[in-house]
Amino acid sequence: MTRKLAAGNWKMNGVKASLAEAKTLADMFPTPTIDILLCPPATLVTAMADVLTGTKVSVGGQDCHMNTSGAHTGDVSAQMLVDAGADYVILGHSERRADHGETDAIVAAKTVAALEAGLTAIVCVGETLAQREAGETLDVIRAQLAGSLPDGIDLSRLVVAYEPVWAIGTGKVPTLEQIGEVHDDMRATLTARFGGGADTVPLLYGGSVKPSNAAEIFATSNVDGALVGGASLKAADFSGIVSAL
Ligand code: G2H
Repeated sequence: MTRKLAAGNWKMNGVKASLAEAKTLADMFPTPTIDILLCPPATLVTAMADVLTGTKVSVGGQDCHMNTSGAHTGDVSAQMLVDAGADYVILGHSERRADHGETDAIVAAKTVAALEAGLTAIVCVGETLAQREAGETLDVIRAQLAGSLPDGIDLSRLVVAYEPVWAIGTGKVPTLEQIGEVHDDMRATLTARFGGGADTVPLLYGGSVKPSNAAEIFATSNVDGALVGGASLKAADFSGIVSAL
């Protein structure tokens, strides 16, 4: 049975006062039947983990370095995230790929580091609008999966998120057919490479998910949850998405 996961990505949003939203969310789901995760900015990971102690909502980072320590100004290691109370880390988000030049090889190295530290890695892939319009979507996703996932990965601590770049924060959402086509192909690609164990890797959709469109997206083939940006900042919005899963 594939786990269901509703993951919130606060991106570079949120201050200490925002932690009240995390606590409100956790109090709304004292015994959830799915996994719920919030990934705040690195500065809030420790405080959020404290606020959520004893609740069923997990905490994650939005990135980590591929090395365990050293002269890497401004970076945090996977072990530091664990130390701060995180259980997950988002890797290879398109904003990291675009803003920081992260390649598939870098994402793969970070994935190795995350798993070695004991985190669950949420590895993101997604095509640009130009790639979709050129009919390259499935080839792009297959190549990103091939390059971003290391060999011999512990599948029990892997989550894959499909986030079409053109749907992120734009309000534009692919059709359900487009989402299903990519998710079915990702499942087949993972199974071909890693075997039957890939059946249990949660496949998340991300990109302008809202309470109003969550249910139909979650009913789509091989969609096991969502990676949610803007609509994860307020408990009132994110709870609607959690409830739809
Ligand atoms: C995609 C998503 C969260 P949003 O980046 O990862 O953001 O839901 O705001 O489109």
